Amino acid sequence: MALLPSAHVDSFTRDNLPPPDAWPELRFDLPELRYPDRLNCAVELLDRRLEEGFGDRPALFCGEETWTYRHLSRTVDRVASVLTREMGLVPGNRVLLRGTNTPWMFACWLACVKAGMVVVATMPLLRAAELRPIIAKARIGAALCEAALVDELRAAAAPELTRIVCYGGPDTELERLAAAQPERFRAVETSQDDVCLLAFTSGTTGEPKACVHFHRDVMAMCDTFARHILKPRPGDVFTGTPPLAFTFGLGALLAFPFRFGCATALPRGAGPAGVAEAVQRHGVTTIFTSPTAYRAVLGQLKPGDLGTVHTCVSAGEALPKATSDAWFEATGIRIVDGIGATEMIHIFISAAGDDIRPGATGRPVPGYEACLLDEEDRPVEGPGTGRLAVRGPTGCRYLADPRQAKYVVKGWNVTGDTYRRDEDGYYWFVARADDMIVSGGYNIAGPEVEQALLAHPQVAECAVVGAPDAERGMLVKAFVVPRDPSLAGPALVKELQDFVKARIAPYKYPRAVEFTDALPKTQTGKVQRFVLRQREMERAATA
Ligand code: 3UK
Repeated sequence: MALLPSAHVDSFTRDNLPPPDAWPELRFDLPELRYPDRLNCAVELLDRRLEEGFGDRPALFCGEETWTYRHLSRTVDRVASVLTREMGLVPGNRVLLRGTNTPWMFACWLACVKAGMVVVATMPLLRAAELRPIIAKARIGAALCEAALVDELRAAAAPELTRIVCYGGPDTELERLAAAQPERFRAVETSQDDVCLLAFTSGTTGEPKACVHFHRDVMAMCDTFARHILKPRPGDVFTGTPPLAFTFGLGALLAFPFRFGCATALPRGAGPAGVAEAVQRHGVTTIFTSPTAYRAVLGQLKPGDLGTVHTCVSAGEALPKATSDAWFEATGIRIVDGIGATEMIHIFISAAGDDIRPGATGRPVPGYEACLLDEEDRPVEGPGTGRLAVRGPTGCRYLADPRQAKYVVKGWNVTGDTYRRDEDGYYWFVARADDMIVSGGYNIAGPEVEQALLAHPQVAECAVVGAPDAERGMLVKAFVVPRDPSLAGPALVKELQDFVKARIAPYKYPRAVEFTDALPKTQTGKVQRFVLRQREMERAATA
């Protein structure tokens, strides 16, 4: 696929794309996915709203602050001038963003993109040792950083990172420099396939991978999942927990609302409490978070707490039927589940409204196709189980990484998940390929056992992994966070085991149960089953 002429002066990201034959096949079947050659997604998300007369409407709420579309646009333009005039950056340079979800972080993201830079947003909780490989891999020379988080970035002491500009503190440099800039900035006329962002994936272990996404990919997530499944209306107010560095958050809180002229309420505090406050204060209609977070607030919900909310979206991990049902009973709202991936930028299988089948992820989002591959990489016909593969307008392009060949097989993006497809074409999550447990000759999907356990009122959270076992090869072992820690004990173990045996095939029941007060999680909220698995391996080795 020939690329259009680039507006980048610094061609590093394009030079490090995978070779054309290693790309996934791309599809732009829907008319809304045919973008003009020259496309700057910051212009499409922001300047277009001003042209449409949205200037006085709210774009961002945060605590007492309200930023209108006009105010956001002026701030973005000023920051864009700081990047080019004060920091001496040129189109194509990578800019690291480090901050929590604040209006200034959002303005910085849009400013970098408008000025033709390549954004590398990072998780606010990353430590120096985690920032260092990112800076090296993406050859990052400049950073915009929330003042309170700068120590760790400085501690990374990355030789190539020569300029750090702070914002969001008392008398910080970025606000000072921005105030002295003109109100308007002329956007760099990037091509639709110029690189817009590098999204680093947490992965499980190993060297982080950088997913390359173009300006049109940001538009495509809006014009597939958001346009066809979410169907935002002007007046909708979005909120949620995922950071901007996680493409789930980038879509949910920045791209989707701004594409459709809605507003985002940024929670001031972390976790469910922050979301609850935003909901109350700003009349939120649409919430994005993880299954874990939905479960965490279930016990605390009072009727009416979700007043104005009409849509709840869950992604990042499978949404068990038990969680979906409990949420529906408590709120009357059916959660929209959707599987997305950093490689695909956002959600590609989902369902909303009457199309939801609780427990299933859904069907391919308009613009995407999905299939299941068998062991020989052949598509499974009709109902069946296999490795999930997808293609559509977006897809996997790792920056200079041999693992490209593992994710892209015969033009399909292979996510590493095992799925089942039913007669009606609905996709049901089975397990991550690494979370299949082979015990006594049986293939057992850890998540299926977890879902059975989660239906028990005493189970707040759980993770099921294979533990080495002399007799069965692997033993199904459950780590359980009990709702009432004082009940943890042999009687509850027995009760949970019997409970599982009564719900799914008895050979799948957890032969070992360990109570714990928390599960290991990634910064994107996923349970790190591999940590538990490793712990069990080490225990077995020293036993
Ligand atoms: C798993 C799910 C079952 C699945 C993401 C929405 O999670 C996101 O991206 P990541 O790169 O992880 C991708 C992997 O996470 N997963 C995600 N959603 C679901 N499994 N049901 C789900 N609903 O293993 C997938 O391969 O961190 C999610 C939007 C953008 C994203 N980046």
